[in-house]
Amino acid sequence: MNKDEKKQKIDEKSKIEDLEEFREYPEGKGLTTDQGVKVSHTDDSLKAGERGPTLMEDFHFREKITHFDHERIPERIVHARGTGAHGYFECYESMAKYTMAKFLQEPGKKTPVFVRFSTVAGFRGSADTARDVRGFATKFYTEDGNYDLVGNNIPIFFIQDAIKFPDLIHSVKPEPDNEIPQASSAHDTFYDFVTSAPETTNMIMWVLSDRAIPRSFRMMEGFSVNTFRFVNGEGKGRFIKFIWKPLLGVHSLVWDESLKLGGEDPDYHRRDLYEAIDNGDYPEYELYVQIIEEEDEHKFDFDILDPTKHWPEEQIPPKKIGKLVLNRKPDNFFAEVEQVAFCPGNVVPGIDFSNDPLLQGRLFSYIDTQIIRLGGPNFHEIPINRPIAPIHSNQRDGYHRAMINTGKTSYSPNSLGDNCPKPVPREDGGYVHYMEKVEGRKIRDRSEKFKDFYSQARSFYNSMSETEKQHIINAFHFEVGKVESKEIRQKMVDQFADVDKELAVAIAKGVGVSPPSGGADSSKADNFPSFSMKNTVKDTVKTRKVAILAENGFNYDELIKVKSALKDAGANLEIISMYLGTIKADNGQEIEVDKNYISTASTQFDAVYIPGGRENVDSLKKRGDVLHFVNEAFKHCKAIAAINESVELLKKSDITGFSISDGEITSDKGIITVSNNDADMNNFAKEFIDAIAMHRHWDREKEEVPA
Ligand code: HDE
Repeated sequence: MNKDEKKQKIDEKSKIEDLEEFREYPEGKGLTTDQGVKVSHTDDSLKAGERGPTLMEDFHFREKITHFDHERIPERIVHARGTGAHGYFECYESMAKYTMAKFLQEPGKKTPVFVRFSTVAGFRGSADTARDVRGFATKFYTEDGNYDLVGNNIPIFFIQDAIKFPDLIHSVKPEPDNEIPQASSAHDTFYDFVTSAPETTNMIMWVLSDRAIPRSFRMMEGFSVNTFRFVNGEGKGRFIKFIWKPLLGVHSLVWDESLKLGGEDPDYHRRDLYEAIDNGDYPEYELYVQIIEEEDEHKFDFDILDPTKHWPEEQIPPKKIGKLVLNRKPDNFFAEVEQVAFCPGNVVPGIDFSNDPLLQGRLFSYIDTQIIRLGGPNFHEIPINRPIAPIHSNQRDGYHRAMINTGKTSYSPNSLGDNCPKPVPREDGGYVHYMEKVEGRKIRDRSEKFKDFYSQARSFYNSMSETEKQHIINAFHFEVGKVESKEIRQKMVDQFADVDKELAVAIAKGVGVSPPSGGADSSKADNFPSFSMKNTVKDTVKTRKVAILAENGFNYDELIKVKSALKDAGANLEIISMYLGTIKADNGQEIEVDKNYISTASTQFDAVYIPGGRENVDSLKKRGDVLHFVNEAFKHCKAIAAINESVELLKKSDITGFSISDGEITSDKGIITVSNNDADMNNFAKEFIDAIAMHRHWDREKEEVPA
């Protein structure tokens, strides 16, 4: 390579790096200005005398305040509230038959990733547990460049064409005259939009189901929603959708719990994610792909380009292709979670687009919004966004440019710089867009199948368990009940009568409008078990949080034995007591308390255990917050275990409607009791573990509990 070529070499090494040899990184971290000048005093500004005015020449003061004044950037217009984690994706089997994507070629190959989870409607400071869709966006740092899988936890969307996205979001965000309500769809403008745009019907069924109040980011699915394409080495394309499935199963909160958590712990989901990573309980998901051959494009009742339709797993079975593990928290929330920029248009060779009109519009929106949010066109240089693959382009300058490009040429073709950087042919990994044949008139319309807004919504309702159906009705009562316009409430009932007449009658009853005159019978629609959360993983208590309620005088063996059996099964346990500090067992042993009642609530646990011990139970029985704790856990259908004296606490907490031990270990509707000093503690713990693994005992919901 001669001198000139060297100058133009593709790998344009930053000149700044040449300064590295002069840099000093002394031990310790003395305070400096952003120019590296050491600062001797930061508690007082420079003044003319002790009581005099501040002087302009105080460069440290000016720099500190100026930087502070500019510390905020615009939050995302949607998905503003989020949290993230680093990890890796591991490929299970070669997908070379279907795609050239390098990260899917070899079993065992690991690719670093960054994932951001989010809610959609709330502002950055809103509560985690609002009823909402959750974003599930993954950046794969592949050797062929960044691939972003920007999905949601619900497999479909509200609208069919991106041109309606601003309308949808304006309607769901707080109303413009009073900025109410925050992080909630329960208001007039949203349901005005829903009833004016019936394509929203199917998505409303999903959003008013328990899918929209996940127990944890670690317990929800992720869907690409839009139809993409795999393209293999021979150039053959196939339609695809992606699904992430959590190994812990798909589980939800109950509505009352999510409302309370919004106040008790607005950071519930991000805390849960970080705690899991801290405990080494790394969140894990498996990646599945649904594949449709091009010749089968028109084989289905729905149009496979319509993003308001799910591809039922029963019709298009998902193929498991790899695993995602999240094992590292961000070091700096702003630098990573706030500044990460995803775009569904960030694809690598082997992954391509379909003509899904929602996807096509998304391809424009993300970079456009990121240019304003991240302050210019160079946000790809921010560390969290920078690919691990090298970047060589003729893009130059702009705000916050970090790369120092050398040489004279920043255009193509050129002769002065040997036409570098040169386009890369397909054989060497250059991205070539799929050569789909497209013809048609310019038209603002949609295909006929798109216009069936109800069939899949009927199937969805028909596929729900009785509990899930009741939760959907309750959600309609809450959401539509908050709509002030009676006309819109009536329109909601009439619209959802086309999903199911009985559903609409039940909605009408709760929201004070007339039942529909006619309506559909959803029981005649297809039933897809995969739509329901009933059939999810229910055989593990890993990472589940169990509260142990204890005061002085607790029975030591009863506490320790159950605690260690649950711990061995993977649960996390916390001792809750009146005061922080230590409590003394009946045998004199002391144990540390983790939380007091004032700083926590039953909503933050998956199950409750109360060991016996006369003195312990007598003091528990006297406390209103303890009785409320147990009663509330009961209302939220959580597993509760009580032994010997503590069985009395259940009655005292006003909970009834289940069988209690008469000496034998008794498990009924998630309530495990034993009154027997010689009981086998292992069996008792095992029954409790099985009950926790069920997640909730919905058969208890009918009981009247006031919590
Ligand atoms: Fe987004 N979406 N979206 N979206 N979206 C954004 O990009 C948009 C849609 C999704 O954690 C924005 O950088 C349009 C579907 C996630 O940083 C914006 C349309 C799905 C995230 C944008 C959609 C998503 C976003 C806002 C209709 C599921 C958060 C900030 C055509 C497949 C990413 C940003 C993160 C964020 C536009 C619909 C997922 C405005 C125009 C469908 C997970 O560009």
